[in-house]
This record gives sequence, structure tokens and C-alpha cells, in this order.
Amino acid sequence: MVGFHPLARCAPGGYTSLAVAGARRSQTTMGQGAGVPIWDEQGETMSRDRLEALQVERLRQTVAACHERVPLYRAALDERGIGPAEVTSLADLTRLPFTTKDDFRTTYPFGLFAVPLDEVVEVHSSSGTTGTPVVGGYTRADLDTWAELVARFASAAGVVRGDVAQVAFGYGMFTGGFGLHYGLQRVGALVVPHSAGNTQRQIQFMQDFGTTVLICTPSYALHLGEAVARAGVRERLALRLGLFGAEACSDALRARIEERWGISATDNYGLTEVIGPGVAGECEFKDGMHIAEDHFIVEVIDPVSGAPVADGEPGELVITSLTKQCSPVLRYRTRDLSRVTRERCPCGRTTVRMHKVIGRTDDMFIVSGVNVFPSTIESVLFQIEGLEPHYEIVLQRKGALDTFIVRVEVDEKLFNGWLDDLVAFERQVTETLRSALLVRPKVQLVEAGSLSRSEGKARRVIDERESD
Ligand code: DLL
Repeated sequence: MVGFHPLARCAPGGYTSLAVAGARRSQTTMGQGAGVPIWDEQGETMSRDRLEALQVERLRQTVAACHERVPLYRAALDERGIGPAEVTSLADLTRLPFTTKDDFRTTYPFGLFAVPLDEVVEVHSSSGTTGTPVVGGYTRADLDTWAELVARFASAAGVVRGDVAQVAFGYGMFTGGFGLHYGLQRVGALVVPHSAGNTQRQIQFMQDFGTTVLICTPSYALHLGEAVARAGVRERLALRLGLFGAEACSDALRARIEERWGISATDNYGLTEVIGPGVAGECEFKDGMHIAEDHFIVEVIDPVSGAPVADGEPGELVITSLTKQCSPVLRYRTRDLSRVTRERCPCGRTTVRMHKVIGRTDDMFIVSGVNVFPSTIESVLFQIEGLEPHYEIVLQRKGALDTFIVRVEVDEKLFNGWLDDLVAFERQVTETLRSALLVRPKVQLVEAGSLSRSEGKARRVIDERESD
């Protein structure tokens, strides 16, 4: 990545919004939109002036806690000559130091905690497949905040008391299972804590318990949907909503899932370092995820220079927590690329919205000087008739040259048809990808069902370059 700007010369992602139908029962306050339930009217519809005053006040408290109780933050703040007294407006935010994943790793496991251990009641961690895991801790009050934040996006997506919500995220160190569990119970749903995997049993419980809401990664939703179709039991299910998160879900993938399941699917975003799920989530208008701004300040910066970018421009999300007691974060560099909009949403919420994550600065790869995001490849593939929504990208190195293979499943009918047709189709897919990405991949069309399926976060990119 050195020498290349992650956002230069990459094809833009599309952000079309899909309309959602369906009037909903609601026991919460209604927004100004089409009968949108707003879980926390006060927190979600505040005027800008009030919100910013609250943010400054909470930012000052957070900086005070970090300075007083976390040596790593104290050193960084002292070095910049800034303490809580200097935080008098939101403009002071940019004077604060950035926090990175490395800071979590060098202080592993509890070095960033701002409360004594006997006040910590729960910890979670990221999978740690790429190094030392990062750990987030929660006090009782943090768990309460977390439940509220998840309840916000769950009810914005249409979940109400009486729903039967099956959580197919992993329970354990991953924040997805427990975070959704707490929030959905807060809304009043009956929670089925199934956890990830065991697809046949998921389907059995969905039928037996009358599951109305499915919670998992979008890739697992696809996999589960295929298994339901194979079992021929879709009509026996009461499913109407999908709350998907933890990995990128392009609009094209969402459309496939909604069509196959016949449900309304929403996206939600979060990360272990910050709290887990609950940072942002879509409302029924599905045009960006509402950021819980009374709990987090989200900046968008140029990932190379660190300078802020204008609203609407893509950049790296940087998140500061405002209410987290156990592990507060100052200007955390997420490595997630997205953009924000301040335009008012018809739902009535006044919060800034972040668009779908375009990719991660560390996901992006460079071929012939062009930056390629896996999410762009996905968006293109999923719009081509005849392709199945399962693919993988293999990165290879030939001499000094990086190349990539896009392996994608094809509709059974096409695969079992004429070879000439298949070859022509492969050429068409290659050409479509080339014109969208500005570089030519090697495309391999493979039989439906032949690529591996994931039960959690899908692993789409296989990097074979190191082993050369
Ligand atoms: O994935 C938290 C979560 C759980 C969010 C359940 C939503 C639902 P981590 O395992 O720490 O935490 O992974 C965080 O996942 O930096 C993003 O790169 C990615 N990610 C999370 N949500 C989304 C999303 C959870 N909606 C990392 N779209 C983040 C795209 C997402 N990427």
C-alpha cells in the first residue's frame, strides 16, 4: 500500500437505496416518516446545537477519564499538551491523538481500561486471526448503554416486542452474539440464542419457534437461504426481517438476500474496539446507517495524510467514544472506508448517516497501479444475471506483477449447458469486471455450490502472494 492512496483510482461503489414496504406495529414513539418507530426519541432526534453541546461535555469527561486512568492516553495527551480543560469545542477533537489497533495490542489485555478490574463485568475480543486479539471491556453501565444502542437500530429496522429473534452470530468472545442478544431483549423480542452454524438445526428452530427476525452475517444469510430453499420449507417460516452486519453487504447482495428470503434486510455496523454492534444502523429507508452520535463522534479522514475530508467524500472512519466507561477510545483509526451525509433522513432521526463500508484500507489490493476493493468486485458480480452470489478472489504474484483470479459460481442451468456458451459468458464477466475495475482479472466460472460457505464472516480474499 505504500506510496498509493487507498482511495485513488478505485472504481466507485454504488449506493442505491431500496424502498421498504410494510406498516409496523410500534409501541415506541413514531418518527415523521412512514410510521418509523424511534426507540430513543431524545437521543436520536436532538437538534444539532443540543447534540454538539452534549458531545463537547461528554468528550471532556472522556478525555478526563483517559488522562487520569490510562497511561497510554495520558502520555499521548501530555505530549500534545492537551487535557480535559482544553476541550471546549468540537474543533478541539482534532488536537487529540489517534488510537490504533497497535495501541490495543501493545497494551493487551487490559491496558486501555479506565476503571478498576472489579468494576468490569464482561470482556469481548476480536478474532485475532491477524495478530494479538483486541479486547474491549464493559462495566454494568456499559452493558446497559450497549443494549440501548442495539435496541435503537433493531427497532429502526422494524423489530418490535413480540418478535421472535434468532441470533445466528457466534456467542462467545465475538461481540455479535451477546450484543444483539442484549439489545433485542431490551426491545422486548423473544431471543433464540442459537449462535452460529448448525444450519439444519437453525432451520428446525426457525420453523418450530416461528422465528420472525434473523440475525447473522449477510454471507451466512445467503447460505441459510439456500439450505431453506433446498429443504423446501420457506412457506413454513414466519421470517420477515433480517438484521445483518459484521461484514460488508453491498446493495446488490442485500437485494439478492431480500429476494431469496422475501424479507426486509438492514445493515448495522460496529467494532470490538469501540463497543461491538450498535455504533450505527439503518432505518427502514435504508439510505445510510444512523450513527449514535450522542455516544460516538465519527470523523472521516484521508487515510494517508490524516486530514479531514469533506462530508460525502470517502475516507477512513475515525471513532471517539463519548460514554464508554471501561474502554473509552480517542480517535480510533478503524481502517474502514466509508462516507457520511448530514442530509436529513425522512425517518425523523437527526443523526449523521454513514454509507455502507466500501472496504478496509487493509483489504484493498493494487494491480497495475490500480486500487481494487473486493466490495467493488462483489457489486459488479452480483448485478450479472446468471451468476450466483458466491465468489472468491485469489491474489497471486508472477515475478514482480500482482494478478488476481475471480472465481464465481454460475447458475446450474448455464453450467450444464453448452461449453461455448460458458466460455462466452466467462469473457463477458471478465469484460464487465475490467471496465468497472480498470484492470483485467482472470475469471473462473465454477459450479454452483462448489465454493466454501461461511457461518460467520466470509473469507473472500485468498492471498497467495506471500507464499511465492
Ligand atoms: O463485527 C461487530 C459487529 C457484530 C457489528 C455484529 C455488527 C454486527 P469485529 O469483529 O471487531 O466487530 O469486526 C469489526 O468488521 O472494523 C468492519 O471492518 C467490519 N464490519 C462490521 N460491521 C460491518 C458492516 C464486529 N455493517 C470490523 N459493514 C469492522 C461492513 C462491517 N463491515
